[in-house]
Amino acid sequence: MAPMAKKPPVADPVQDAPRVSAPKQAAAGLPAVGHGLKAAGAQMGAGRATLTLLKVNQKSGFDCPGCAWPEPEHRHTFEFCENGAKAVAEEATLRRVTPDFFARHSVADLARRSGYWLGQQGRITQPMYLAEGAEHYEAVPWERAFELVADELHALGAPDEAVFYTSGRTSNEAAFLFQLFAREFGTNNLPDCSNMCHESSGSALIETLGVGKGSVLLDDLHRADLIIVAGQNPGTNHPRMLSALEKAKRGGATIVTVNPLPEAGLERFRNPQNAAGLVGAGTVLTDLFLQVRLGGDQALFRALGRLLIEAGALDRDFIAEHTHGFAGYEAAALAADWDEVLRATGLERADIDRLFALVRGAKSVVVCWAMGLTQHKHAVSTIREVVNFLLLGGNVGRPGAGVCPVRGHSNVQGDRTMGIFERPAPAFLDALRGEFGFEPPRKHGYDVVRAIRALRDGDAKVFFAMGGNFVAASPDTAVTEAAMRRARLTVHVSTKLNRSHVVTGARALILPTLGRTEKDRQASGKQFVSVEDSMGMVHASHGALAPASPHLLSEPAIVSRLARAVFGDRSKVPWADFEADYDLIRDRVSRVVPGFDDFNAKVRRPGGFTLPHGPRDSRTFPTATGKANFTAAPLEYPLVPEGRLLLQTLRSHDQYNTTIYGLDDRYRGIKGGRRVVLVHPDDAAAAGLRDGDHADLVGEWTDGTERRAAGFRVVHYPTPKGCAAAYFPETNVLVPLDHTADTSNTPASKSVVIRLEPADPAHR
Ligand SMILES: Nc1nc2c(c(=O)[nH]1)N[C@H]1C(S)=C(S)[C@@H](COP(=O)(O)OP(=O)(O)OC[C@H]3O[C@@H](n4cnc5c(=O)[nH]c(N)nc54)[C@H](O)[C@@H]3O)O[C@H]1N2
Ligand SMILES: Nc1nc2c(c(=O)[nH]1)N[C@H]1C(S)=C(S)[C@@H](COP(=O)(O)OP(=O)(O)OC[C@H]3O[C@@H](n4cnc5c(=O)[nH]c(N)nc54)[C@H](O)[C@@H]3O)O[C@H]1N2
Ligand SMILES: [Mo]
Repeated sequence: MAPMAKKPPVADPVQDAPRVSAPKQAAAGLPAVGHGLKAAGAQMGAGRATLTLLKVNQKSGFDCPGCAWPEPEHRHTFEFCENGAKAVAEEATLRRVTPDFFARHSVADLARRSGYWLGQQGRITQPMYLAEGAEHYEAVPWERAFELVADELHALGAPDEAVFYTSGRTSNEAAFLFQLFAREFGTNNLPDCSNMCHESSGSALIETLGVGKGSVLLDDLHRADLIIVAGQNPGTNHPRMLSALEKAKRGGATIVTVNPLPEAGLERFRNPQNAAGLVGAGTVLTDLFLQVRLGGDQALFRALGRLLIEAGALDRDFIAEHTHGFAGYEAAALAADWDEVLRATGLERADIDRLFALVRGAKSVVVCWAMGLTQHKHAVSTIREVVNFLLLGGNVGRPGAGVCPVRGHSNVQGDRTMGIFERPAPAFLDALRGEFGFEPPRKHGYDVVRAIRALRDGDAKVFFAMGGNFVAASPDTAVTEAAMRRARLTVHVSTKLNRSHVVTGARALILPTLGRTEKDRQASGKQFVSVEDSMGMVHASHGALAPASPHLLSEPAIVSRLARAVFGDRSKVPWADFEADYDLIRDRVSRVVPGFDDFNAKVRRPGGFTLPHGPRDSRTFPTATGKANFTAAPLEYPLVPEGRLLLQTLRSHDQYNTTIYGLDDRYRGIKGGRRVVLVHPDDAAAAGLRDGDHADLVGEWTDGTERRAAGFRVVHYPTPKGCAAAYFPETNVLVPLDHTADTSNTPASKSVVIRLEPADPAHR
C-alpha cells in the first residue's frame, strides 16, 4: 500500500469564494520558495519533497516538468522555481487513484466534480476500462487494453478515422515512436497542444525566417541591449526566465514590457537564488511598461517600423544581403495611420516615441513573447510584424539579438522536432520511409480544431491521447464534449485523473504511465529520456523516484506494445527492441531527424547539445526565397461592438494549464477562488456592476450564437478599458470553435467578445 500523504486532498465540493486585495508589485523571493516547498510537502511530506526537488534540472537529474525555459550552464542547488516545485509535487504526490476509487465513484459522479478535485485525487495506478454502457471504470490487464484499442482501430473504415493527440510533456523518444506508430497505421492525424499554443509562432517564423523556433540562446538574452517582453507573464509561467532578465539587466540591458496587465514578476523581481533577493526589495526589471490593448501589438510593431524607416535607422547591409521583400514592407509601414495605431494599441503617441528612442539607442534587440501574441485572430501577422521590426535593425543571427518565442510545456518543442505534426514536411516522410521501409501517408491530418470537427461530424471515431487534457484545454467546451461523446473509443495515456477521462466515447481506457520524475527500468536496464527546451538545447532526463505503482508502463513501452497489438508480425519496425533499449530509438532518430547525428553520444554529455539553427548560426534562411522575408500583412486589431468587452482567458498563479494546484492567484491579489473577472472600473459601472458583484460572462459570436459562463465575481483591476481577463479552463465554454487565428488555426482565446450581465442570484 502507498504511504499516506501528509494532508487529505481538497474538500468536496470545492468552495470557490474569491477574496481580493491589491495586486503585488514584485515576484519570487522568500515567499515563493516557501510556497513551492509547502505545496510539495503537502503532497509528499517534507523529507521526500526536499530530496526530490534537489534532483530537478541538475545535470544528473530529471528535467523539470514545469516549463520549457532552458537551464543555465552554472546551476544552483535549487534550479527550479515555486511553480516548478508545484509541478513536481503534482507528479510525485503520494496520493493514489486505485481501482477501488473507481468502484466508489461512477463516471457520472466524477463528471460532476471540478477539475481541481479530480487532479487532487492522486496518481492513477492501473489501466482502467469503461465498457460500453458501464457506469464504472474497471481494472483491465495491459494486454487486454491493447487488444481493445487494436480491435477498434481495425474496425475503422480508414486510418484517418483515428486521431492521435500529444501534449507537450512527452519525451523525444516517446514522441518519435508515437508519430511512427500513427504513420505506420496510415494517418497524419497528429494534433498536439502546440496547435493551441505556439502554432502561430511556428507559422510566422517558418515563412519569414525558415525555422519555426526561437533564434536566441540564453547567452544572447544575457548580452542583449534591449529586451521587449510582449504578451507573456513569466513571473507565473516561466519564473526562471526572471533570473535571466535580471542577469541581462546587470549587464546593462533595458527591458520593456508590453502587456494589458501590469504583471508582478516583470515589474520587480527578488531572486531567490541570492541572499539579497530572498529578503530585499529586489531588482526593478521593467524600465518601460506599455499597457497595450488586447490585440494591439501588430499596430505597435508596425508603428515602430514606420518610425525606424522615417529616421533611416536601418541596418541597410543586412537588409540588402539577407532579406527579401523590403520595398513592399516599407510602403506598408509608411502608410501606417497614426490614428489607427493609437486606436488599436490604446497607447499615447508619447509612449510609442519613448519605446522608439530605446530601440534607436540599442545595438541588439530581443523580442520575447508567449500566448498574448499567439492566441489572436491576427496572431500570425502580429508575429510576422515582430520579425519585420527585428529585420530592420539586422537583429537576427547576431549575438544578443533575435526572436524568442517562449514555449510552454517542457518538451512541446521537442515533440514537434520528433515529427508530431499534422502537416509533416515531405523530406521528413521520405526519411521515415528510407529508415523503416513503409510508405508514410502524405495527406495532411487534423489539427486540434479540425479533430474536434471530425469527431463532432462522425468522421473520426477513435481518439487516442498521449498525455494532456484535451476536453478541458480545447475551446468551446460544450461542442468539444459532445464531439468526444460521439467517439467509439477514447484512450488517454495519463499520470493524473482529469476531465477527459470522464467525458468519454462509447468506451474508454485510461492507460497510466510513468512521469518524468520516476525511474524507468526496461529489459536492457535503467533508461533515460531526452527533451528539447525553448532554445533548441537537447538534454537527458533521468528519473529518480520509485514509480507511483508497479503496474505503470513508460510511454515508449505503451506505444511499442500498442504497435505490436495492432500490427502483429506485419510490421517492419522492431517495436519490441525499442521498448527494451531506448538507445535503439535514438539511433533511428539520429538517422531521420536533422541535427541529431550521434544522438546517443551527444545526449550523454553533461548539459546535452544545441540543435543547429541556420538563421541564428550563419544567417542562412531556409525559406522559399532563401532570404529572411519581410511581409506586409494588412493592419488588424479586434473590433468590439459598443458596450461589449474583449476577454482574454489566461492562467492564474496556482495552475498548470488545466491542472489546478490551488485557488490563489497571489501576485494578482486573488485568494480562495477562480471564478473572477478582472475589469476596468468604468466597464463594470457601465454594466451596472460594482467590485464584489457577481456577473455572467456572455460570449457573442458572429453567427449570432451566445455562450455563457455563469457567476463570476467582478474585480476592479488596472486593465485597459474594454479589455477583461478571466481564467481558463473555466472560460473555454466561451471560445467559439471557429474563432481561430488565420493560417495557424490556433483558438483565439485572448480575444473573445463578451458582455457582462448581473448574475442570476442562484449562481452566487
Ligand atoms: N506555472 C505555470 N507555468 C506554465 C503554465 C501554467 O499554466 N502554469 N503553462 C505553460 C504553457 S503550456 C504555456 S503556453 C506558457 C504560457 O505562458 P503565458 O503566455 O505567460 O501565459 P498566459 O497566462 O496565457 O498569459 C498571457 C500573458 O499575455 C498577456 N496578454 C494577453 N493578451 C495580450 C495581447 O493582446 N497583447 C499583449 N502584449 N499581451 C497580452 C496577458 O496579460 C498575460 O500576461 O506557460 C507555461 N508555463
Ligand atoms: N482558453 C484557453 N485555452 C487554452 C489556453 C489558453 O491560454 N486559454 N492555452 C492553451 C495552451 S498554451 C496549451 S499548451 C493547452 C494545454 O493542453 P494539454 O497539454 O492537453 O493540457 P494539460 O492541462 O497541460 O494536461 C494535463 C494532463 O496531462 C497529464 N500528464 C501530466 N504529465 C504527464 C506525463 O508525463 N505523461 C502523460 N502521458 N501525461 C501526463 C495529466 O493526466 C494531466 O491531467 O491548453 C490550451 N488551452
Ligand atoms: Mo502552451
